[in-house]
Amino acid sequence: MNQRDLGVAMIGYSFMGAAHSQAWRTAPAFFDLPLHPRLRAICGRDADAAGAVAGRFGWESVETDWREVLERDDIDLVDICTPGDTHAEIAVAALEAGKHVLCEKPLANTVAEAEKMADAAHSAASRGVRAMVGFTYRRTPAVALARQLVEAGRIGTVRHVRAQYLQDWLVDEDAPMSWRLDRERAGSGALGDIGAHIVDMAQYVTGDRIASVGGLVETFVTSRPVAGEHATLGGSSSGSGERATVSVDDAAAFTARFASGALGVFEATRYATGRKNALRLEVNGTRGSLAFDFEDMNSLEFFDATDDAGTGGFRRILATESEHPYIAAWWPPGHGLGYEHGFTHQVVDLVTAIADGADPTPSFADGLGVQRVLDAVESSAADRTVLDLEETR
Ligand code: SOE
Repeated sequence: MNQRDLGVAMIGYSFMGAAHSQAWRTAPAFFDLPLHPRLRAICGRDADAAGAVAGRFGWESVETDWREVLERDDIDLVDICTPGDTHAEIAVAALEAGKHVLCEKPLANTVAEAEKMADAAHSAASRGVRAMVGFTYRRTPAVALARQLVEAGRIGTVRHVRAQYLQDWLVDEDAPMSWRLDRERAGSGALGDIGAHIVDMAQYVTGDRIASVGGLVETFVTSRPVAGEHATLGGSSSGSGERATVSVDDAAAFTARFASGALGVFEATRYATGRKNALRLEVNGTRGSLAFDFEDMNSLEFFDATDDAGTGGFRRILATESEHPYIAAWWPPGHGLGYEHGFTHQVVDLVTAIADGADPTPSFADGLGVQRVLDAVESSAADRTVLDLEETR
């Protein structure tokens, strides 16, 4: 096939920058894409750091000001991998400049910013310019399979959603300060960083929407050693003895009622000792149940209540058969995928939607919906009350 090029620029170069870089490189190698992504530019304020990532992943040029990126005619798509405080400004300007946008989650730091982004995406779509928010876990084959099973009615009417995102990289009270612990930059803590994923996943798998929440948030350790340069998850401190104030939640928990009447229990924490990236979802319906844990990401547990009681029980589906979503492009059954494949699948779906002239999902409107849930959880925790989402709009 004679593919047209899609010029890509990535803003940011840290953890997510690496995850996205490998995806832009890998997607065209494993999937038959309708457009050919060209890694035209990587952009970061620190030219040396951005240059190092450019060399490693094959970005053709380095920019230090994202506004310069928007001026370039060879850039068709801007991939935003910066902390949340810059998402809205960059995304709105990029969409107005006619560039497609992929934006890391959570969509923004506030509902007001997310609304501006969703509006900009809506009007850009009428000009054929597309926007997507990066809830990559949707693209784990076992998770996509869970959605298919719910849609096909295999678990009946959903009654319960139990969702947890458990990490432990802050258990050490001397783990260094990072932008993820600064409200100005990250918007919120565990709630926005990882709680956003379980809100999106629960709504995606059930096809339902959270209608009200009652929340609790807590900051266990209120100051931390100032970080060394480029500290990221579990990075090192500067050793100066100086401490900085943690201005976000360390953990959040909330109950939810879905529009359908199903009940949800959600928990996001960076203090679950021993749990590294345990994103878990269990859905109980009138005909069956599903359970997923990202620490065992290639499998999905399915209980089919129509099975004979004597031989029934939760079965473990290894979601690595060629009929499972995305897998046919990869390895033989049982050979498994990893964290990075979700990012690759995200590129595949985005590029395909752009070529088809279709709106990709999750959309900025989906990202705004998640933002409203996060915001309602914080307000409900502050007011010690249960909040209907409609009232927060
Ligand atoms: C850090 O908690 C983090 O990297 C999140 O920011 C990502 O979205 C998640 O994929 C893994 O954990």
